[in-house]
Amino acid sequence: SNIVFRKDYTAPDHQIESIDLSFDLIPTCTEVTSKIIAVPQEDRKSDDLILDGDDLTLVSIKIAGEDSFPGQYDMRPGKLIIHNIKERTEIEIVTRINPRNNLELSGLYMSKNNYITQCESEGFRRITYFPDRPDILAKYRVVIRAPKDYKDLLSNGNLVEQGELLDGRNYAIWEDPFPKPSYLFALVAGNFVAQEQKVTLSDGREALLQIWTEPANKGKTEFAMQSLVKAIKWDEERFGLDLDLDRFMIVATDDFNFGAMENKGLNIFNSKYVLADENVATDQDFANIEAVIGHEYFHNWTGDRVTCRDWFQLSLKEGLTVFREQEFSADMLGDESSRAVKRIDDVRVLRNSQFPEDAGPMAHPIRPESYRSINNFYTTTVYEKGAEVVRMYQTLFGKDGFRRGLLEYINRYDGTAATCDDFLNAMAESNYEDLSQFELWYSQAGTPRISVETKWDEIAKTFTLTLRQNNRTFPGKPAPKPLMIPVKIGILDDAGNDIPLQLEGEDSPDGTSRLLILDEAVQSWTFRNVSTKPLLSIGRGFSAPVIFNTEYTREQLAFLARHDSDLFNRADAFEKLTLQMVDQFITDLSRRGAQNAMPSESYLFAFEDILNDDSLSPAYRAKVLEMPSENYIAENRVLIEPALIREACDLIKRRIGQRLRGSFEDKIKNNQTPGLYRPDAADAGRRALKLLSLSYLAYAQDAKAMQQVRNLYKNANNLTDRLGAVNIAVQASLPIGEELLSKADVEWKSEPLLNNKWLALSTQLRTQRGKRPTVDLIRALTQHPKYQDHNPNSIYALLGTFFRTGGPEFHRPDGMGYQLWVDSVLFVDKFNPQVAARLARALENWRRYEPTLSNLMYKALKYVSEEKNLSPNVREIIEHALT
Ligand code: BAL
Ligand code: ZN
Repeated sequence: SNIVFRKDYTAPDHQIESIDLSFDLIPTCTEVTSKIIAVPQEDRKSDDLILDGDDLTLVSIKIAGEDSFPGQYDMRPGKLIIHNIKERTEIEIVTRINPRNNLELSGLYMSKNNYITQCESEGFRRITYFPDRPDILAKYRVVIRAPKDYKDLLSNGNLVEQGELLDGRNYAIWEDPFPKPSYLFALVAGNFVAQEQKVTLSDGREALLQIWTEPANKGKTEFAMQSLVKAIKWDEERFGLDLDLDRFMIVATDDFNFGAMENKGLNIFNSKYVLADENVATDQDFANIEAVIGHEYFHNWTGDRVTCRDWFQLSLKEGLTVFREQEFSADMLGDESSRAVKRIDDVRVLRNSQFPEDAGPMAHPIRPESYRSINNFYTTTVYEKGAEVVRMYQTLFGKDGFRRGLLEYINRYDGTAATCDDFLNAMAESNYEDLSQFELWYSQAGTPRISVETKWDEIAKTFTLTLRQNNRTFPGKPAPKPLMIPVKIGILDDAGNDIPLQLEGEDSPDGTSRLLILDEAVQSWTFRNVSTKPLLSIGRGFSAPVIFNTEYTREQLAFLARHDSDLFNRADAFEKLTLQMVDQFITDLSRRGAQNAMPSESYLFAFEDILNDDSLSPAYRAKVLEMPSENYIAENRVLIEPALIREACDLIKRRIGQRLRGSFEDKIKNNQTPGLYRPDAADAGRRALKLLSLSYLAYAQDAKAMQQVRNLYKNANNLTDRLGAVNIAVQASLPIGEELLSKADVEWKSEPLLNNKWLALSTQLRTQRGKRPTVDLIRALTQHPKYQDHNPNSIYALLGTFFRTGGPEFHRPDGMGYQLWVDSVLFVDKFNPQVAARLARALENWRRYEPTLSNLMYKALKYVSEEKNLSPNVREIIEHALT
């Protein structure tokens, strides 16, 4: 397979005006008839109409109503080329496909006995021959015929007709009034139950909302429906964007590569982002459902009505839609403290997974320049960093300016396929701003590092801030240029209050937070009337996706953690303080055992201060006081030593648990959530603080806490607590860990969602001395009835979680973890390359590990690279890792 370059884009020579699709659904031999109207474009380079096709059996081709003859078309690998299309021409193509055998879950496939499609990015070509590229927008009419036991036959748009055929089969006809690219096509057939609701839109129209699930999941869609209604309202209010359809459908399926998919009018969801009740979903799942339902709904405007010209522009819809989703979730939370929790969470995702990507071999700009498999570029860079780039427009122009720019973009490009440049220009022009430098965010990869220097002149009462940006260089690429970076700052006085900010040249102070625009390599700002010793708070609210290299002392960090008026930066200061301590522990442990190491008194004081600060919401306290993940700690170290990181983290948690016992016990007592389970932010926050407290006490092997963990598992009326209890027991290596896991194994039966949670929990078991290694258990669990060999959720829950978070259980000096990785990647690659490629990425940062491990990782990568029949997807990941 070839590498595709952004610079090679050319407009299509033919557009497709409309497509009539008809399906005769049979599991192993579905017949698809496609009638397209091809329209040659004025400025075309060739009369050849180029259609993509993958894994199709061609039955017949008719051109302009006539049977085709040899010479009229040619077949090449992956292509069907029809010659001489010089005028508007009808072409009818019949193909056969095998949904039952489609384990790639791309195109038309079966989930149990239901038919499901997934066409983004290049799945439609696995259904029929078609120019499968997002800049071809056609009108769709779809006829579905299926055996009589298939009751529900769904596709995009409006249901025109349905009924029974003479032979007893069922049929349905759908028409989508909006032209769309092929990746937004969807078809679902099966037997479902639908939860329905009518909503009145802002212009008075009524729309029907439906959530379709298998009958067993009836009753688990209430929360998803509420989320959808909220999302519709929010987009109306925040951006004036209305639902444009009479009917909006969501279907849940257990077999799905993505989280969900924004097909026009017929969103298809991984069931974990739809189904919820107190027994199958945690607080986090409820929050995720609201977010993902919002995300897919928001795509209706940002993705569907305005789509992408080519896949290099993926962030145009994904970065923007993630940003809209984040704003939606934050607005649903309301108060400042909850919004801060949401922001901290989003930034943790970025730092935990996007920063390593941007620093590693798969680094790419949010608008990549090339790919071998586009599926490998559904990354945290395109999504989450993309969202940060979109957020910067709002930071620069304010909410009103952002809205103006977004609506301008939609007005200009409605019904067409656009580019990232189009979005930037709409933003720039509607805000009368020159954003030519901002453009670099789309073309430069790597996380910018900004060194921070401050100088206080006590006599002149001036405070000078100097920022220096440093951007990652890539061999063979032009030297990076300075980016345009919005830096929000504040300055604290020695009592911890914000100082009114007055820049040199200003007559009077203006506010206590300022947005500075860093757009040169080095820049300085001087503030006046700074009469007490100042302390800088920089990057407030995480105003740009960058790393600030600050040189705060421990005391200064503790001070910021206590006083910063910006809740994000307060949390950030505390995190830096913790990271410093972890570093110290790692150093001590590697040098001399240091089993007696203790966090400093000032650290414990700052910790306890936050823990007991009732002016902060429980959710916020829980978020701040949670230890940074082992991966995040790893990301901040020069050399990664997983065993030492684990040892340091465990020891720190134990010490904190021992020292702050009273405060933790108090939090457990005062954060109960009696009565009916409610997944709202307030109750969820209480549960989080309670579980956090219990966790620290468990690490201290506190006998009372152990009993509380056991009771919590037994008596909880919700999964958050129940799962939290097992999680604490296994992670803190409590003697009851395995016992709770086996209880859960028996009690969490016949629920795919719970099966996956149980598998993920099992990966967290710590190997006990003289017992079987966790890696052996994981291998054995691939034979467990809860594990479904071909199901992406299963694979991610067990193998994905283990490879990503197993720490020293995965990174073993005997290489057994990597052997499991090799076997898994090769096994999965045989049927689902997209999922295999995601698993494969677990080793890409091998160079950063201690030599014993990195040698083994290199060998594992090399071994996989020597496999002849590797998919292009996995090959791309492995080759990047090895270069
Ligand atoms: N478009 C793929 C899934 C999503 O980002 O919504
Ligand atoms: Zn999306």
